[in-house]
Amino acid sequence: MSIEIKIVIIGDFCVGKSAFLKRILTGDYEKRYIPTIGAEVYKISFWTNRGNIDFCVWVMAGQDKLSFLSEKYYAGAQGGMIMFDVTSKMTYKDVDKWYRDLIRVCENIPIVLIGNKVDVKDRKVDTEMISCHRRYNMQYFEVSVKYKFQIEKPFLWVCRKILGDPFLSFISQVDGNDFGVQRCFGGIRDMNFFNFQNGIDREQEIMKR
Ligand SMILES: Nc1nc2c(ncn2[C@@H]2O[C@H](COP(=O)(O)OP(=O)(O)OP(=O)(O)O)[C@@H](O)[C@H]2O)c(=O)[nH]1
Ligand SMILES: [Mg+2]
Repeated sequence: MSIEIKIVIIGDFCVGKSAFLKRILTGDYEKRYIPTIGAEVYKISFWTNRGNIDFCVWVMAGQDKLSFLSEKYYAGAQGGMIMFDVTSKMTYKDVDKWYRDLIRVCENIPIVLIGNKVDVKDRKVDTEMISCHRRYNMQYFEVSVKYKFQIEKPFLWVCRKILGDPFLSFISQVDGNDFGVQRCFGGIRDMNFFNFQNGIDREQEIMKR
C-alpha cells in the first residue's frame, strides 16, 4: 500500500521551517539562514506499520509578500503545520494570522502547532504562555530541530489523524534514518526539491511534470 499526503508548513520567517524539513529528510542540520523565496516542495517517504506513506511537503516562505499565491500552495493540503520560534514572541503572536490564512483555503484539516528552538536557554515564549492551540483545536509539540528533539512527532500525529489510525507508527530502516525516512528520494538536491523563485509560471511548469 502506498499513500501520498500533501502537507503545508507555514509560519514567520526564520522560525526553522526549512531546517526542520532538511533535518528530517537528510539528517543534516542547516546552521545558516537562507530565506525561502516562494515555496519549497519536498517529497518524504516514511515506512510505517501500515506500509509506505509518501508526504509531499510544501514549505512556504515566511517573509513572502505574494499572499495571492498562498491559496494555490495550500490547495489540496490534507494537513498543516504552523511553526513559531520560542525565542521570539512575535512569531507566536503571528500564529493566529497563519492559522486564519490556512483555514480560509483548507477548512477542516488537522493542524499541528510547532514551537521550535527549545534548545535555546533564553526562551521568550514559555510553555505556560502557549494556549492558542486549544482555541483552534491544534495539537502542540515543542521541538528542537538543532538537537533532533521530537522532530518526527508532528508528522506522526498528522499521519495518524489523516489515516484515522491512532496506532500507526514509523518503522526504522537500515538505509533510512531514525524515523523510517527513506533516502530513496535522494535528498533535497535532486529533482524532488523545487524552489518556486519565479512564482506562478514556474509553479505551473513544475506541476505539469
Ligand atoms: N537554536 C536553534 N536554531 C535553529 C533551530 N532550527 C532552526 N534554527 C536556525 O534558525 C534559522 C532559520 O532557519 P530556516 O529553516 O531557514 O527558517 P525558515 O522558517 O525556513 O525561514 P523562511 O524561509 O524565511 O520562511 C537558521 O539559522 C537555523 O539554523 C533550532 O532548533 N534551534
Ligand atoms: Mg525557509
